[in-house]
Amino acid sequence: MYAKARAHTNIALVKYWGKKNQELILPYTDSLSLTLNEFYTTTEVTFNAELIQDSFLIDGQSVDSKNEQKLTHFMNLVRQQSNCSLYATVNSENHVPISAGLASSSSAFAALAAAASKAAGLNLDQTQLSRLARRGSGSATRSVFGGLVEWRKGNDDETSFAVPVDEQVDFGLEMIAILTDTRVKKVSSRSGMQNVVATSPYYPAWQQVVANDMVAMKSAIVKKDINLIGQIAEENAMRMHALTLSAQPSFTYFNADSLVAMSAIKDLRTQGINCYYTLDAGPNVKVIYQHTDRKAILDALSTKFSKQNLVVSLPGPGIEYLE
Ligand code: 2P0
Repeated sequence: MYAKARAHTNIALVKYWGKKNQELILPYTDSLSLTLNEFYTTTEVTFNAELIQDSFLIDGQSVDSKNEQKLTHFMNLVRQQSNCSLYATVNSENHVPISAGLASSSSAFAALAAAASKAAGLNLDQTQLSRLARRGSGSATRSVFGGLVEWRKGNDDETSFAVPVDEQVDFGLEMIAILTDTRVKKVSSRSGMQNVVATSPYYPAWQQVVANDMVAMKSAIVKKDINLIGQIAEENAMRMHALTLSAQPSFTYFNADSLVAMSAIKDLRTQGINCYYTLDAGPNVKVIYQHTDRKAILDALSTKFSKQNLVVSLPGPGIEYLE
């Protein structure tokens, strides 16, 4: 009972920020992301009658108790679905260019959902797989598919899953990740979201922002209009980060270099180079642009950031079964 699967990370262009159901991970809003080819997780799962508990190895290291609990909870869901009572060894490797900078729960739980469900004998279709990945981490719902992907919030476990919007992405959309700090963040997404939903007076406005941005973003994708995609994504990201500043207690994921990067992108725009930025629950900045502008953007950014902290990524694929 063995399987091996790979999933790539995704970066949201219209962000998910807040759960209406913590246990099922049902979001308050839809979201839309780009799966990246550069960053991925490969996971092997082996169910074995001789084990007395699950064992997890991530990048060759055992996991801390908080992550162990999260992973065991997820494996219990797989056991329930498959009527399998065996424990498993899980061996996971994150392929990121520099240490932990962009390792993300999106690729981790999508790869685990695929490998564990296949090893347990479940033959899930992509919708079922997306629903299962969602139970591990919200953003993992979208990593089941490649390219541009929409997570429809739904209203229960059956109706909340991702669908592909454009799996090919043949119009030159690229991202540069500007790595400004690769340490583990102080406020986890999970607790940051809970704090925001409970305390930000702007949360109702955010839900309306996302509803509007989803319509505008899907229309921009149909038109293959990278400038419009970038504009909507940048504005959406800033409005998400405004939620953290308006929470009680307030917090921010930005660091000083995040501000330097955002300012550099705006300067490039005033020089006529169309590029836009987005940030997730951390200080690293991702630049959205058309591939013909890659060199000009890299040249400008490398005056402020070291070249090894500028990582170019193209659109990437969905789940791949390796064995
Ligand atoms: C997103 N982020 O849409 C948003 C935007 C970060 C900023 O989803 O609690 O690891 O496991 O569902 O998915 C990161 O949070 O949180 C995230 P959980 P997750 O990509």
